[in-house]
Amino acid sequence: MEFVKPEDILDIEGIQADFPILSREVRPGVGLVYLDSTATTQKPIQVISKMDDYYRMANANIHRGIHTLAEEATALFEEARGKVARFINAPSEKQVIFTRNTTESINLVAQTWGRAMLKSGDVIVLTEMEHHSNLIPWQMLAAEKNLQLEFIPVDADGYLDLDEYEHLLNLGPKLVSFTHMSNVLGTINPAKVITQMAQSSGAIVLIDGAQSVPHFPVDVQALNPDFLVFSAHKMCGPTGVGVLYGKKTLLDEMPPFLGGGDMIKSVELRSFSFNAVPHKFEAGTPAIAEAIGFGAAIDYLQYIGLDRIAAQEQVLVEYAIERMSEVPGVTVYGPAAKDRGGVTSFNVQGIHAHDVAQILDGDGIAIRAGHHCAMPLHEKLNIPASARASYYLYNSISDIDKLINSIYRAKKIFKI
Ligand code: C6P
Repeated sequence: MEFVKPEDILDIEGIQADFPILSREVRPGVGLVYLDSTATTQKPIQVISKMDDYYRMANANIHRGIHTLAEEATALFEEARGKVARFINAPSEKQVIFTRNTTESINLVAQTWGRAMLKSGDVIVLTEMEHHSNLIPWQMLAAEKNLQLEFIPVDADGYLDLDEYEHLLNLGPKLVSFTHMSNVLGTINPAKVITQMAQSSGAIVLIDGAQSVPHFPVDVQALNPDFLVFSAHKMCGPTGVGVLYGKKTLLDEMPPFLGGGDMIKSVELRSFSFNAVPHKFEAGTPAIAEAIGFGAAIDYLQYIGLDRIAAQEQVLVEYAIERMSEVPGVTVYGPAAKDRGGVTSFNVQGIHAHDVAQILDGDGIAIRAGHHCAMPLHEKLNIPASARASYYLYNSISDIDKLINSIYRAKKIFKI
């Protein structure tokens, strides 16, 4: 089979040179092959330098001081918010709230919108392929408020069962919350269809964009979710900063999340009034350097081009599935390459996923093994764990060839 090489789409070597960590050795003589970008991505020098510059030259608290550094830091922080807003085509920067990560963004919605708007007996629809971050916050709220949780099933090929979804909508859910792309199966869910169906039955929609926003263009005005959440660290940015995008009317009517500095308008000893969005939801000193680094990550991704990143990942995942399927005893979970992003979760018959990951690590290949924070999905697949190789803009065909060779080595060690 003839493959378009990722090198035909992107200058992979040039991109790899931007990521200092990719040139390190894991141990003497063993180079790093990083295939764990679904867990967190590596950071280009452009992001590292931007954060370093900030700490060297502009470090100050924001929204408080009137000295030069404070004003510069505030401007850089708010500039980053603008970059995020334009990246997802948000109508206004005010609709972009900085949180710590996807998990905190979902908890924010559950604890503010959910607590204020939902009442006993209300139905929430999730899917069987959710990450724990889009499961536990709703389970906690359901226990507190006596809500009913329902789940769109995943079929044997890793697709959501939309007929069953239609039935669930007859229950009149108040919220439909689903992952845009599965972190295990790689399935890219038909987010627009799911959103339209939910909204025409009167439900609010939250899209978990942790695995979609970093990998292909996501336009909130085209998709029209009520909420979209994602994390900087999965898109070449630093850890410690994430995003909650929301529709303005909803954000305005939601009560605040955490109380403290920056989220208030005025304070008396026994009462307070809160600030307007986005500050209403940003109590305390935020991750300033990280937000600024996030802005640099967005610049970097836009410079490379999200369309091209998606096209390159498509080539990689197609090649990976093809090569893995040739290895006797290897099962790859999830849909056809055309319907997924750069994720391949697999098992090698007779070898536990943790052992596979350990042997691969011996060859410098970093993958994740376990349940990937999606235990119910693994239960559904009837497996205790899987090994997962995932791909991003700095990966090449040769990384996948090394992965396959290492899988063969694992089989040899286990005499399979
Ligand atoms: N998945 C993985 O290895 P945080 O940790 O808050 O940045 O992201 C949580 C999260 C939410 N939704 C999806 C679909 C995700 O994939 C993740 C993070 C990583 O699969 C770390 S557990």
